[in-house]
Amino acid sequence: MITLYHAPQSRSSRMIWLLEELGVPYEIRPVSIFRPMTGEGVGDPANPHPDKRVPAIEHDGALVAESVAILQYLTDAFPNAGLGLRVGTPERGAYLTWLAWYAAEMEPAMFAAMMGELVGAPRKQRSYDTVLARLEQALANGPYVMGNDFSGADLLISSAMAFARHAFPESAAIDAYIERCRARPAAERAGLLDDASGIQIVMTSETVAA
Ligand SMILES: N[C@@H](CCC(=O)N[C@@H](CS)C(=O)NCC(=O)O)C(=O)O
Repeated sequence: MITLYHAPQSRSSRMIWLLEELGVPYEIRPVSIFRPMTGEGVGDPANPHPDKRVPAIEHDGALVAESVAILQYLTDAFPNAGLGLRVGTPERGAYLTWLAWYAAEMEPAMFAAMMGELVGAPRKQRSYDTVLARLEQALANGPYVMGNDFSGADLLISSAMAFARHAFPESAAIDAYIERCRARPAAERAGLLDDASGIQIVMTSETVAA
């Protein structure tokens, strides 16, 4: 059994999506977090994340925190879902590159744009432009960043773009990409679970289906 430590409408929401894609048994444990936008909430003593953040998972006695680490851990642990590229396949390098790029390049550029930090900051502007160029090139070749097949990289990238849509320019290609990913049945189920996760203690997709 996998336990996901989760706070609604946060970076752990897409981990519900991931678990639904994988089709493995899991439970959601809602925890409170500090919400910097509103200044509300406090780190939950029941949350095993070292920084009292989300997401975190426990699986077979292992604690994994950080979105990218969780995604890589789970897509490796459950390879039959086809969301990760197996060790030994030629595309594995490109897949890992997208995952690391998401955390190291895309998120900082996206937050800089969201916070209005690009104006008068040529280095940040250059990083943002570089991120955007890489995304636009990937989506021009698309439909997914790895080409024809949806992967864990799209789960991270598209969920962040949907969250921070206004940090990116108007673009039919970006809108279509977000919608293509969001229309996946697993993403739709995850949305229902996320909405419900504020009011129940422990759930699986069966709970919501009932
Ligand atoms: N790099 C981390 C970021 C985790 C993170 O900042 N999560 C937010 C929710 S979206 C959180 O738990 N904030 C509570 C806090 O900062 O104390 C990841 O991707 O897992």
